[in-house]
Order: sequence, then C-alpha cells, then structure tokens
Amino acid sequence: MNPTWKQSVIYQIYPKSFCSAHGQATGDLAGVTARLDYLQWLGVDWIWLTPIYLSPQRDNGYDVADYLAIDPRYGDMADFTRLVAEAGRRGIQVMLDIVVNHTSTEHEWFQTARRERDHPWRDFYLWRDAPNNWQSKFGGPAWEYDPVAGQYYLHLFDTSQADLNWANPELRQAVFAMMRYWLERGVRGFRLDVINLISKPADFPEDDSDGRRFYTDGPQVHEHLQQMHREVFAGREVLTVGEMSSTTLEHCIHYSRPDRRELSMTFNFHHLKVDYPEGRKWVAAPYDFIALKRILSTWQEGMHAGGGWNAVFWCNHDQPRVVSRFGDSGAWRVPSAKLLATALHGLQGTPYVYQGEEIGMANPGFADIAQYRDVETLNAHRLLLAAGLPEDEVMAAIRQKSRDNARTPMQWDAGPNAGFSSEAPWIDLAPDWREVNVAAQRDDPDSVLHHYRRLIALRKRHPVLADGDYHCLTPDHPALWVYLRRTPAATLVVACNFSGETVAETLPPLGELAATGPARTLIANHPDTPPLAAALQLRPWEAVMWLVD
Ligand code: ISL
Repeated sequence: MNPTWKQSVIYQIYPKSFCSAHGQATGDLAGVTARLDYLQWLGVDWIWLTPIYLSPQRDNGYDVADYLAIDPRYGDMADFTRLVAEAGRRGIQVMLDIVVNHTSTEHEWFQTARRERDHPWRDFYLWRDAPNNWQSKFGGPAWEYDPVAGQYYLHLFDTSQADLNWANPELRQAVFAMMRYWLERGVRGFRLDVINLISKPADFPEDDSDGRRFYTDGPQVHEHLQQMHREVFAGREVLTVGEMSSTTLEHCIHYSRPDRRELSMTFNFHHLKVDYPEGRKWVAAPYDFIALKRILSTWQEGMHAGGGWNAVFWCNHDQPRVVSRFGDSGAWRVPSAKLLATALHGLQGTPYVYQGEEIGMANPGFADIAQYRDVETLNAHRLLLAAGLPEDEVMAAIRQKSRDNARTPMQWDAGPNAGFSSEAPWIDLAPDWREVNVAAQRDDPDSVLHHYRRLIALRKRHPVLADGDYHCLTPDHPALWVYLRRTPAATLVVACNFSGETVAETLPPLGELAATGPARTLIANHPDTPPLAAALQLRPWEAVMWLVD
C-alpha cells in the first residue's frame, strides 16, 4: 500500500509574491486563503509555504528571527489558523518550511550568544578564534568576525544567517520542540531547508575548494534526522521533504528509504546545473539537454532501485522559470510549457508545482540591476564587477540565472498589478502579465493551466504514475526524450520533442508495445495525436502520454 503522498501533487507558494488581500506591497496569508478555491480547482493536495516566520527578510524569510511567530507582514496566528482550517476544508494540507541550518543573527539565541560567552545558547552557534578558508554560498568568506562576541561565526549563506551547531543536544531539542509546536497547529508536512548541511566536522579542515565536501551530507546528518524522526514524526502522519544541496544518490536513498526512518523524500539540484558551465552559475550559457536526461534518468532509476523517493520539480523560488530555461518563451511558449509539464509529471516521485509555473510564467528579463531584490544576486553583481567582469556580461548572467526570475508577483488577471494587490508590488511584474494570467487561462481549455490540471488528475487515476519503473529509450538523442513507466499491469509512454522542429525516429520498443494492445492517449499538446508505433514523428514541442493496459 502506497502512502497517500505517493499520488499527491504539491504546490509551492512564495507568500511574498503570491497575493495580498490587504492591499500591501508584499503578499500575505489572507491572500493565500483567498486563493484556496483556485488551488482546489487545480487539484493539488498540499501547499508548501516558504518561511512565514518573523524575519528581517534579508533573505526573504530564510533568515528566521523567531520560529514561533508569524511575520507581521504576512499576518498573525489567527490568519494562519484560518488558512490551515480553510485549506483542510478543501482537502489541502499545509507544509511549512523549516530553516534550521541557520538562524538570523537577529534571533534571540544569537543575540544572547554573542553577548554571553557562558550562556548555554553560545554553543548553539559555531564560533572560532580564527576562520578557516571556507566560502559562503552567497559569495565571500564563510566566517564573519563579530566584535561583540570577540570571535568569528560560521555562515554558509548570508552574513546575517548564522549556522547552528547541531552537535549540541539542547539545540536539537529546541528545534524538535519548535517542529512539534507547528504540528499542534495543524501543519502536516515540513520542507527542510538545506538539511544535508547541518552536520559539520568538528575540526573545520581547510579546503582547496569552498569547503562543501566537508559539510555536505556531513558526519552525523543521518543520525540527527533519525532522532528528528523519533522525536517529531513517529506515530504521526507527517510528510517531509529534505532540500539537499550538492548531495549524492546514495545519500538520498538513505534519507528517503522508509525503513531508515529519516524523511519521506528529497529534492536535489543536479538536473538544474546543466546550464552551469564547469559548475559556474553566473555565466549566461545554453543548457545541455543530453546531460539533463542523463541526470534525471540516473535519479529515476537509482531511487527506484534503492527504495528511495524523489521530489520531482523544474521550478522553485531559487530557480529561473522553466519555460525560459528549457522551453521556448517566444513563439512556442504554450506548447513548450505543456511539454515541460508532461515530461516532469510522467516521472516517478512527487511532483511540485511552483506558483505561476502552471500558467507558463517566464523570466521577466529585467535589464537594470535596480529592478533586482535578491541578496544572492546583488552580492554576485558586486563581486563580479569588483573582479573586473564587464557589466553587460554580468547582467546577461543575472537575467538568465537570478533567483528573482521566480519571484515576480503571481499573475492573476489583467487588472491593476495583475490582481496581486491593490498596491504596487515590492518587485516589478514580469512584462507579459496582461496576456499570461490565471483569469485568461481558466477560460481557455487549451491553456497551459488546464494542461497542468489534467496532469494532476492523471496521477490520481493511473497507479503506473506512482508505481511504474523508468526506462529511457532516447538517452543520446539531441531533441527527443522518450521514456517508459512500467508495472506488471500497464505501460505508460511519455514522448517529448524538446525542439522547434519536427523530429522523426524509429523506436522498435514502441512498435512491440503497440502490438501488445491498444494504446490510449492520456494527454497531448497538439491536436490529432498519431497512434503509438515504432515510427515516431513529433511536431515542434510535441508531447504525448500513451497508456497500454
Ligand atoms: O547550494 C546550492 C546547490 O549546491 C543551492 O542550490 C542551495 O541548495 C540553495 O541555495 C539553498 O536554498 C535554500 O536555502 C537558502 C535560501 O536562500 C534559499 O531560498 C533556500 O531555498 C538559505 O536558507
């Protein structure tokens, strides 16, 4: 028997950019509640809210100042309780984002720790008299000298995000108590931010790179997660997804295999680095389609064989928009957005839809650095210019890669501020909001939005989507991604043409399959889908799912 979440689809909400019911520049919880009918219509089972806790918002809430309080920009506990209850009435569960690799330096723990060397909270953080040479993921050194504390503290992200010391048992108990607090308030799931970075080696060795090999999937991370499972999840139905930075397949099997009692599933990012030449993010570059297939195939096969479970996704609040990245946001925008959806929702795992993805929102193409808000982007801009790179090169990379690509306001309708708020938003709208919005697409059964809705419904109707194995038929083809999902009872074929040309290819296994019984078209993005046959011909950006059962 599958846990129910193996047939679930999760919708990610970035509250700051989703909807404001109170006419603010930033979204709010009441705005999320106001849009629940839409999410129920779409058919999603869960919403994941990125951090809504009290925060100075240097990193949009991933810098938490109080884990138990709602940031007043988003509302209060009454708004939260109402949101959970209203979601529940619509069959939607709520997942919160747990950010416990670090806190904001404004957190009471840090403020006390820096002042009082002998306070038990001092040891909640990682202090050293002299820094090692590790680098922050947001640029610059990973250690910051704090004159009040008289020591350096570790921050793998922004200087305002001080890393917590998971070797301290009281810190762990404080985290577990905080998670139970939210379970008592009706939360049923957790997304655990960069959770594979929490365990650092005690001796902080120098590195010839940025240090990540020492703390990624660090020495005691599995032990800590097993303890979290015992103390927070055991005996309750809790869905957990770990965000795993630069991880391995082997570790992810361990994090997510049910008998290990750690997490339900994992996010990894290897497939989203196929446009990072030599691992460098801040370079405008085309993506490598064959590498994309190879990586996704490795994770599909590997997690299936190892008994783990993937979270599958193209988009989140840290990634550029997928239609701009792997599709065609110009002439083929609608078919390519549907193709990307089809390719992803055919995979094994739990699909995540990031707000706006379901209407094919694209990168906004902001040309002026003054339009960007993200701390990582602004740091990169400063550091790259200081290193002597030409401004136009830096801006080309930022336009393609900035996290703000995903953070422009949700496009609800063609009215003022795209229906996001009665007030001008905190970050500019993407320029296409008058054409690309929910209202226009709800009225159009051929829209990207309706395509997502159909895909979400298919996952519930056809067990092969949850249970089937995965087999790629076109690993080396420059444009086609054709794969099979198989159970003893059914075979699903997912065939996608990732190009603006018509492509023909003979694939004998499709002919053999067609001979075993009639194939039904479950979903397609062009009219008049041809029958399943060895001679496959796909039109520009065509995607088809056939089922033989
Ligand atoms: O380092 C990475 C990959 O090796 C990144 O993809 C990393 O996983 C990502 O930057 C972590 O993101 C999460 O934690 C950050 C926060 O800024 C992001 O918004 C959040 O999703 C720090 O809390």
